[in-house]
Amino acid sequence: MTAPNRNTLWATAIVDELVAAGVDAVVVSPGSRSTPLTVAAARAEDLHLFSGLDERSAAYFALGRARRTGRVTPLICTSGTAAANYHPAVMEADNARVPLLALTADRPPELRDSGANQTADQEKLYGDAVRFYKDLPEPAANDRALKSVRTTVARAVAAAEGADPGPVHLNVPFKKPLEPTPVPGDVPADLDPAAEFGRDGGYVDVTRGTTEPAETDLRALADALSADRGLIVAGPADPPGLDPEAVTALAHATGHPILADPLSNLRYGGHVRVAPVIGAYDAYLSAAVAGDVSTADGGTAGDGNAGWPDPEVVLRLGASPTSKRLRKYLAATGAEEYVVDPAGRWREAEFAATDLVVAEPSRLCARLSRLVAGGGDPDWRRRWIEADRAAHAVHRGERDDGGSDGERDERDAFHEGDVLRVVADELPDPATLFVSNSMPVRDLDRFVPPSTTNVTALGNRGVSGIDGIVSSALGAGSATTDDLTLVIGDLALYHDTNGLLAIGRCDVDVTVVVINNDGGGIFHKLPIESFEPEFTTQFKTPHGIDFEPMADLHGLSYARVDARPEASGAAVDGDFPADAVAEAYRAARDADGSRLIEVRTDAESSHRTRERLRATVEEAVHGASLPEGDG
Ligand SMILES: Cc1ncc(C[n+]2csc(CCOP(=O)(O)OP(=O)(O)O)c2C)c(N)n1
Ligand SMILES: [Mg+2]
Repeated sequence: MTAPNRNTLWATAIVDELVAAGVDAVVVSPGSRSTPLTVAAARAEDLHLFSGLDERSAAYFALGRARRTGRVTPLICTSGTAAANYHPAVMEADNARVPLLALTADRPPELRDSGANQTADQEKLYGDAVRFYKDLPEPAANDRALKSVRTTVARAVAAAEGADPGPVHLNVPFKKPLEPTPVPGDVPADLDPAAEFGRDGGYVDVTRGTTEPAETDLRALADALSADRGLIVAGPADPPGLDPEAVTALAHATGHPILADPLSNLRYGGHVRVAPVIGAYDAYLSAAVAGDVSTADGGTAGDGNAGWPDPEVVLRLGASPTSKRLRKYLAATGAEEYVVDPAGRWREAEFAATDLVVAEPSRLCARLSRLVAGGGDPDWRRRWIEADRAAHAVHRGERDDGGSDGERDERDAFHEGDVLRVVADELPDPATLFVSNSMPVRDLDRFVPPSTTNVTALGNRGVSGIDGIVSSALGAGSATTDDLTLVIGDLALYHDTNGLLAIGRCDVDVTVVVINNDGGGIFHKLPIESFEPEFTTQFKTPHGIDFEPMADLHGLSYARVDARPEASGAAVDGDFPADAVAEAYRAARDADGSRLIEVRTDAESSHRTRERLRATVEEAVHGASLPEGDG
């Protein structure tokens, strides 16, 4: 059927091409100028509409969904500041390589810079953060213009999902009427059907390839990896994640352990049963561990790092690891460090890497695993496995300062990392776990060991904002039937309370565990800690927010566990904090609907406990507590 006017025709062509490119959902925010796009999206078959009332949260919701699926998620908004509210999520999508498509409606060109209402300069609004930008021409009901807009949409999706995935931006001007109101004569009856209705499939079909090194380069890399002591280091993965099977195959062929960031898609899953996955490195590595020179007989001739030999070769996959200590350690080892990046971009801010390998990482690992003639040094591998085991034993309280009898004072020793440990232990299989920046992702990294549970752990490590976390988590949850759990800091939750509206509006269930330490606990890690009053008033920023009414407002059931050392007796009916958190989490997981569990903690005592545990782990692993030295 012919469209009632050119705006409807134009917007329908745009939406048609999105669907043909495989888009199954869009996130729409209300507004007038975007009416043609919104109505076209609402009327499209096979397209799910999520309605996001505020654009900042809407964009993060789309980001979370795209992160979980690896597929582009379009956004539709009106003109003006609405479009600017997409910017934080666009920045994260740029840095974390998440495919996102911002469709921002605009006034027609003659109204720009004219004082017209709700009109601002939206040209190249997101600057170089986007992979592709076009200010679309005004809607026109002729074959060439329609073929052009269909082609542009196909190109935008291809750019968003290309070898260097990320955000793209189409600015879309419309004149009135914006509704599907009949305008006689506006749409000619004799348009080319391919222009008017598109082709069978996409107007332009995009064939993708993978970036692969030549055979000779691959052999050289395989030779380098055939060293005795190597490491496969997997940082946060680009969506849709590293392939555990391919990386496991390479670990087997080389004999090298996999140091798996919790966001690498390799820390958790069935492959952990057979792969040497290491997860507690943040607890026992630092620059101080590096620098030992290995001798020919496998012993070491270093000075002062407790005989922990350096790796000869490191293969780094994904983004830069979350653990600063791991990054510093790698930089200090002097190993040959091969950084694999499918886009050929740089993600190694210590500038210690020796090689950039431009290749799709999973495919590279699969090919290398067939070429490596290594096997590695079993002592080297064992060293890592034993170190991990010792660290996790300390973290579980089996070997704390007070002795090895497993009896620690549960309340005094409880720290925020235990919340992550307990929740991870209780996760259903499969599960999607989103963690906020600041301490939750770091505690996940350090305290939650590899496990065979199928956990997809996600976080916004592109720019590490504490904004948009709730929305990102719910967006990820919208794309999966997995149980969804979000572990979030109190400031991060405060920052995106608007995001909670998606629970009701977008039909996503979540268990939110907020670690409420009344401010930014992370700042206790920094020297600013000793500069009062600024530390408390401007950094830690205690706010006293009570999260129970917030849970009420958004229809979440609520439970509280007070895990602060000074809390008298009852966390929940006299239980130890870890048991109380586990109990509250189990109750939430097994109930219908969404729930907020507020775990009240003390940031300072948690921080001191982390420090103490680090010293204990270092003693257990290296026989001595190591100097800080590396920030
Ligand atoms: C949007 C944004 N604003 C500010 C920061 C700086 N920042 C990093 S961590 C942090 C505190 C976070 O507090 P909370 O979420 O409660 O986590 P905690 O540190 O207590 O674990 C702040 C303000 C940031 N990363 N992102
Ligand atoms: Mg906090």
